[in-house]
Amino acid sequence: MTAVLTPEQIEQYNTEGYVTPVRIMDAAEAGTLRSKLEATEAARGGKLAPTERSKAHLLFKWLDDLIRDPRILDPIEQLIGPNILCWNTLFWIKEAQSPSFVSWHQDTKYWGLSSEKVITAWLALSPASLDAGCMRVMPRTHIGDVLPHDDQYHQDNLLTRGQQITEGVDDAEAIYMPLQVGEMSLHNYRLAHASGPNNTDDRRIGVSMHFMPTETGQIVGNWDSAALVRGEDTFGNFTHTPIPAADFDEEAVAFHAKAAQAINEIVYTGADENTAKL
Ligand SMILES: O=C(O)CCC(=O)C(=O)O
Repeated sequence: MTAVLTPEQIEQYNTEGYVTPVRIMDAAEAGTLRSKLEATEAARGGKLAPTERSKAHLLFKWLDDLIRDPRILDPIEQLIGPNILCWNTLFWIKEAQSPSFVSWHQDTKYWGLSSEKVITAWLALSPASLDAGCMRVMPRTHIGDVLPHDDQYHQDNLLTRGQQITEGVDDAEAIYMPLQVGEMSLHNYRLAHASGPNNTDDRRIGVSMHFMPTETGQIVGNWDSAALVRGEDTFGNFTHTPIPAADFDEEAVAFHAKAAQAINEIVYTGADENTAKL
């Protein structure tokens, strides 16, 4: 099964800023990935350390495999071309019946990346229904100026600084992106997006993967890293992340510490407070 976007889907991505759902794998295969994640959580006493949520492909071998999987990269290549870096990978976990939410925001404001072509691929490892707090997006906000944001640091907000758009979004016009297990949504990182609480009895677990063309630069941080997942990188703007030989491979874990710290500093640039949820 390789997902190939239709011309209509490509057109929709370019004009509206998102395309969804794209089936990547069946529910059983996604369930296996969930089990691997949950086995690590169990070994940690129930949840990952906050720093393990980010640049997670350096810690989880199966996630490094996933960002190189043709089923994911083929549609990404259709949108941004053949030379592809994966900047970050992040787990988005809302416990069953939890108030966790994500406020309206645009990632382009915080990531220090020079390109307008960065794509977030969000793969559902458990049901991401409306009730479970799936993502919603504000179509076409990927075009034009970035909207004004402020930092609200709410304890239930999964975002680092509780960053929130202060004008320019309207919930009445939002498009919800429910996903079944094994499906993925794609959105431009300039697109305003948000999500609500999980009112179901299952955990809502997603993993996001952030892909960009190799010409992208880091314009906020002095040093940053990314995985070269397809093609060649003639620009050299990012140090390439090592491929872990196994989960929690020693070399990759050491690299992760530096890489996660670098992202942390970039994302909190200009913030009053670094709460390091990352
Ligand atoms: O998982 C969510 O609800 C939000 C995810 C998100 O903000 C992102 O992938 O950029």
